[in-house]
Amino acid sequence: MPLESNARIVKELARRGYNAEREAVTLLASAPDSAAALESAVDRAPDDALRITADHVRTAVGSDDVADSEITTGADADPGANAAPGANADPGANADSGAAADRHADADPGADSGAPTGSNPDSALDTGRSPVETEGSGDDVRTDSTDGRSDRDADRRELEVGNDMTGRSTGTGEYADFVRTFRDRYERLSKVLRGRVNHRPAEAIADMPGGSDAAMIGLVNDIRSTKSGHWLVELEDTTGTFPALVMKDKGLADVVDEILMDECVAVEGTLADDSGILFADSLHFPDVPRTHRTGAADRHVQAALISDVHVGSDEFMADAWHRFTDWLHTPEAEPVEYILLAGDMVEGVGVYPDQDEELEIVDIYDQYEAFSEHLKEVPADTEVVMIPGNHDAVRLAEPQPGFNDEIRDIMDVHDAQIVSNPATVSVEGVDVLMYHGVSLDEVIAELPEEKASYDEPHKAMYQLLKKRHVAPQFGGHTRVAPEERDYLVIENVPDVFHTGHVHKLGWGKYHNVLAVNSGCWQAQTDFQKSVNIDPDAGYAPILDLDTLEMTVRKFS
Ligand code: D5M
Ligand code: FE
Ligand code: ZN
Repeated sequence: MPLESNARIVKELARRGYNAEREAVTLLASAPDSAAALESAVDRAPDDALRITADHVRTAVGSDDVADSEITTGADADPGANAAPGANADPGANADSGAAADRHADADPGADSGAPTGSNPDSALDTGRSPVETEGSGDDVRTDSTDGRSDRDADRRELEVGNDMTGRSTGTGEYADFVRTFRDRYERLSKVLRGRVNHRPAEAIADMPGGSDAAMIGLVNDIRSTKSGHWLVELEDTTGTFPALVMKDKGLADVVDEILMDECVAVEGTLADDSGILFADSLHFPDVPRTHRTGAADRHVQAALISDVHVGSDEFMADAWHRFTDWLHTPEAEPVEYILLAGDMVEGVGVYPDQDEELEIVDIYDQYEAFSEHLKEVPADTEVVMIPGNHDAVRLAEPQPGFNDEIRDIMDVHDAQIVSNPATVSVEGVDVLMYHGVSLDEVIAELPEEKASYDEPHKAMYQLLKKRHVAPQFGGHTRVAPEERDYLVIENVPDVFHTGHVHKLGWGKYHNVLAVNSGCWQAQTDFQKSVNIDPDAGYAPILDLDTLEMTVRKFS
């Protein structure tokens, strides 16, 4: 049957100039001969019909052929296929090890590093695979989603992008631009720290009498360990630099481990007799307050948080993608009214050495054409927000503008909002920070394994939240472009932080902020094989915007 998939049915109807009711599509897909059913539904539809409805289909094929009971998808029916991670986990449980089963993002707000988390779902999910398989259970089996058809109401949608810098890049790469960016970073992040320490400018500290208590807020200019095993941290503010010595017996090793260059921190301590150095007693990151109160949609509506589609790569998992878009056309996916796509839409060209050996589509424009064909499979009334990643055809340096007009035109499907990376998006009261995630590689490389690893990418995201900056280090792996302001500062605490890039699935709560790294749609590449990266491909994390609960669906 050439039309067995919902997405193909939608495309075929669109080709003939029709929109379709979701239920009509489901009915057509479940007809014994979908192509004939579609033909006959189109024939029988009134001449002025713009939309094929379920009634048209029923009239055309007779209700016996397409029983209503078939409308529900098979996914929830098999209890064996449900690995339970979507269930409400015990908020006290620290589910940091093992598989993703019973993980859930609904964490205890008081828990320090987000108790129930999820990652590495393989062991939980590799069994009992069905085309649309849920990773979670319990609240996955939402009976309300199958009859909530009237809820999909475009009028109730609210989507606002806060910080798009597309077309507003002012940086010329001059020294003065860097100064401006760092000044802006300092101003906005020191504000966050100011309430916590009684700080003085570097200049003033140097003039204070030896032995005084003092505190300074600054960007980390240098950090190194001394011969005797202490650490020297040099901070810079707008008046100058000042060194702080963190003694190894102060119990601060754990904090020092987390420091990255160029991030904004506060140090409190006592001045040496000659006022030349500050002996640190404590160190503070800007961090996210534990009391952060999250927003919520006032109806049951969901967003799919995905990234790293990599269309054009030999390894792009077209089948998994089709299963995902098919599922989006089912009644069960009715509440999924938003798709937030965090970069790497296409595989790109010349991103990594020898990448061309694994390209299915070698022309970048053709890759975007193919991507937009894939995006068309998504229900037309879905709100889509996209930001670029390091494989996309925009400058690599962050913030990355949201594509030029030529690529925008190609991707102009479903009225998608195409914005810069990072982007703050408010979706029906829920503030989502979208960031592709290149700096995660750096956080993972520089921090100890238990604080950040590819297996638990959400923990690396916690670090960025703690630093209130998506890419603090300058001059390292993540390229940063100076702009008039530092677009990479996390000024407002988001409710949800969504990244991709590392191709690993992981989620958890940090001080009440849900961090989700969304996996990918690309199977393991030769490079990934050579360095033992085992990607989590073909998953779609689905976020409830009314409860901020997350369910991960597997389509691979
Ligand atoms: O990268 C996906 C992940 O794999 C990310 O953690 C970087 C890493 N990666 C992939 N290919 C390479 C090469 N060739 N060198 C270094 N690191 C690599 P993404 O950029 O999203 O494909
Ligand atoms: Fe990627
Ligand atoms: Zn990437």
